[in-house]
Amino acid sequence: MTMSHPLEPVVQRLQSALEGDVFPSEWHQWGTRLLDHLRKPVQVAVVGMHGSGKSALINMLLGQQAIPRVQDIPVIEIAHGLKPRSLFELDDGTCIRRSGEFQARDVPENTVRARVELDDDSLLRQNFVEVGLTDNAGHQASMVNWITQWADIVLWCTESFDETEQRLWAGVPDDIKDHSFLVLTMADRQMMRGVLQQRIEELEPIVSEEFLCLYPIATEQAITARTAGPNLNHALWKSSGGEQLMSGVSQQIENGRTADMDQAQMLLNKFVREADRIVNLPASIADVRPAAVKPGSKDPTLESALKLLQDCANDMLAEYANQKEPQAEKILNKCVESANRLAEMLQATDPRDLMAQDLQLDTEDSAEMMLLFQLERDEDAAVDAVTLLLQLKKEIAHAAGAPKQS
Ligand SMILES: Nc1nc2c(ncn2[C@@H]2O[C@H](COP(=O)(O)OP(=O)(O)OP(=O)(O)O)[C@@H](O)[C@H]2O)c(=O)[nH]1
Ligand SMILES: [Mg+2]
Repeated sequence: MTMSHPLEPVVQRLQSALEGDVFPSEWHQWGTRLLDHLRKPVQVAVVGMHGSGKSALINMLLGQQAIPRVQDIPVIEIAHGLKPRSLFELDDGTCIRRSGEFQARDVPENTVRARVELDDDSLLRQNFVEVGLTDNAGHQASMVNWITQWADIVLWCTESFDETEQRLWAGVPDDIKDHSFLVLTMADRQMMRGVLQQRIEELEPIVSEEFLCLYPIATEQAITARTAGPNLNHALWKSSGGEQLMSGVSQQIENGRTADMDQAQMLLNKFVREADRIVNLPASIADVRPAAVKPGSKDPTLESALKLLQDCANDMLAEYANQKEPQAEKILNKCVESANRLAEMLQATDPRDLMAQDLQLDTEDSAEMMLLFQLERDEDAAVDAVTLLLQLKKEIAHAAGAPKQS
């Protein structure tokens, strides 16, 4: 499948740099992986038991009825295509194509997988893949395992998130849990039965450990709000839960892309010279100054970590900001020293705190990368080291401000 949208300039430059073979081999591999990620739409898996409201949720997120009422197709993928068409893969491996929108009556018998292509620009950013779980435990486990191999974000649809589902989800790697949401579907019915609030409260401890957050949603109402009239019905969009879920998911997609773009930019800064690039070290260092540490932040280790970065930035500013020549080597040394101390400090964070654990791994990676920068001793390397510290600062500030998971 080729994509037709223009690539962002950074992505284009990364691509040409890779084609021009400008990166040393250890960076080339990293760049290739990054490019691969940036060119692909973000993969959103919509998972749940039979009838849990997955198709409706995808239609809601797309603002159109991409998936008609069909049953028993284990996997349905919604992707971008210039002309609407559907592809069906049967259990014997044959593939059948049909042009036009996806119609329930088109679905051949024994379809194990459908791919629907729509000319909808939002699908250039993200794909949706509906994955239905059957009652068979072995099948469930293998489906969930399969999802972890490609999904960037998981939306787990359920009315109750029972013990079976909890057990299945528990085995998913943390880096996926960190980007995933529990979607409590049929919120309208649950509210009418008077069980919604209690259910949300009961799930709270699990959600805070295992997901980014929970969204209750009355999907049918949200679809009505989005599509029934010429204008969005704001009140219903909000009360159905559609607005919150949609903005949470979009935010997550955006975050992922920004992080990848930042890394691509850094790689380019490092190896691709540009006449118009003005290196201004003192200004970059000033950026390292952390936003004021919020009083009453929850984790004392994270607070000390922020303070360490603050001190490091202050030192660098005091020492080098007024000098005419940037002192690349000294700045590098300072950055390496700070990253190492940070990594040491973060070992004291709570091992049950997923966010802090991630942070610790990232800091160790950064410290390692800075050692490589240090070998080069030039201005570019110093800028990159400062950029890394800046990224760490953002992450730590974010973790320090986040509600504590316990
Ligand atoms: N009341 C109510 N009904 C819903 C909601 N979401 C989905 N439904 C209905 O529940 C039924 C199942 O929804 P689907 O979206 O087809 O569920 P699914 O998980 O895709 O089902 P399978 O693909 O067959 O496993 C449909 O009749 C939907 O209209 C909701 O939030 N509230
Ligand atoms: Mg479905």
